Amino acid sequence: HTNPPTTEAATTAEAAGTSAESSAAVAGRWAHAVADRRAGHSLEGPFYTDPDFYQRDLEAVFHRSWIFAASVAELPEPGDYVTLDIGRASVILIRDDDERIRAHHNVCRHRGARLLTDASGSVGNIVCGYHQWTYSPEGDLLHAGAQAPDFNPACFSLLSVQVKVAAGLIFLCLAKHAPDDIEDVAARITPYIAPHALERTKVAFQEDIVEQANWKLVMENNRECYHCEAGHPELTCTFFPTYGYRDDEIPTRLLPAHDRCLAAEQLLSVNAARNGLLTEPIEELSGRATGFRIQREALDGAGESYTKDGRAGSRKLLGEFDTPVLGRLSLHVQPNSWFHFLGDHVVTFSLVPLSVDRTLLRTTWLVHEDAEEGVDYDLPHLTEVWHRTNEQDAQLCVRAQWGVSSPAYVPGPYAPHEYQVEEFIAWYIERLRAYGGIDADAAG
Ligand code: 3BY
Ligand code: FES
Ligand code: FE
Repeated sequence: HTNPPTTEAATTAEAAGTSAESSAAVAGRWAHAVADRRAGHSLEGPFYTDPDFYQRDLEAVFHRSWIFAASVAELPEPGDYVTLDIGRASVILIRDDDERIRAHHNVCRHRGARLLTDASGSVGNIVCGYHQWTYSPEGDLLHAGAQAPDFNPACFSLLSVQVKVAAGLIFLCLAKHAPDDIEDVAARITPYIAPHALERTKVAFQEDIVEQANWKLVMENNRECYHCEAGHPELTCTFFPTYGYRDDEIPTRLLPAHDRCLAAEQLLSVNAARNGLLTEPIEELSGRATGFRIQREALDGAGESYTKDGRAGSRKLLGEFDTPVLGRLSLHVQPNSWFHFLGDHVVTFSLVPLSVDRTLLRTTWLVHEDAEEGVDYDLPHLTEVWHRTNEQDAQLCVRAQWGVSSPAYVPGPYAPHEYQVEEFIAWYIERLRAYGGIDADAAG
């Protein structure tokens, strides 16, 4: 095996004499764990608990992959910005004067101070709070006070970060050589999402939760609905708990729900066709740098939206839709996001790791830009189901974190209807192997 570069954290700990294990030993332990991952099973404990493994997740995954950062509704006007911290990196997403979305490193070119310290806001120019170097939203240095005669401001533009906007979803990549398959993903998901017209939506509500769990436990939890029946009474008013099952594997107790699902799919396909919507699933969750899945699926109850009775949460439908009964267009993108596009609103979910056992989950509800709160939508009615579901998931994830932290934890098998969890973990291990130059052990 090729040993990966040692992390700074391990080196520092070693120098300080605080670690009994050398960085070479950690690297070897990590490389073996990556090579030996048992397919179809949850990961070994250190992947969820070891700070050295966590550093490698940041380097191998979060600093190399395309990361969903925000939707265009979060930066509607020129000068609007969102900042996103990924590990020690911080990025500014800003809409420039030509309405284009730009991404810059949030680091001043003078002596490196962090430029924007708020999570979001609006600026004319980006002004450093230290010595007031001033940058345009495009990243050009406009003012730097008195400087030496040979000072050339053109040499001190903000360092840019690669950004790709797909149907209003903003992805960024911190790597110089970003995976180029984002173009393929964007081209294939855009016709599914574009009819929901994200550029004509606004943020109705945004919720940040810090989950006390490793980021992968939060992702794994999202990639299955095995826990939904017992864990999500509000969600399962509309979300079919048959999610992930093949037709011939559905347990008897779920057959009534399955029948309702088939009937709802009939109506959905008629409505989707009339509204020019694609419904064919695309599923390429692993085996590529930017794994993704997109599919339009029916909803239970009134079939319109994620409310307890399934009725629309917002009266102003998105795009040019003639009915709210359009199911949920579900998009999953590795490693950090999932989305539900409905007839009346959109919910985006993204996470960033904060530490080995803490994860920030951001949920954003988008409605038509002309929808008025209190008239067209009621915020508690619109947000209740996913707000409650997120709370329930956070409890499940911390419970998982406790368990995998025990010396008694051993990886257990994923059920067939948890295949998307396996796909996520398979993708993750592919990224680690690519980063570490590691081959799978012949024995597997
Ligand atoms: O967000 C999803 O895709 C769903 C919600 C519940 C479980 N998960 C598969
Ligand atoms: Fe930004 Fe000095 S560090 S102006
Ligand atoms: Fe859940």
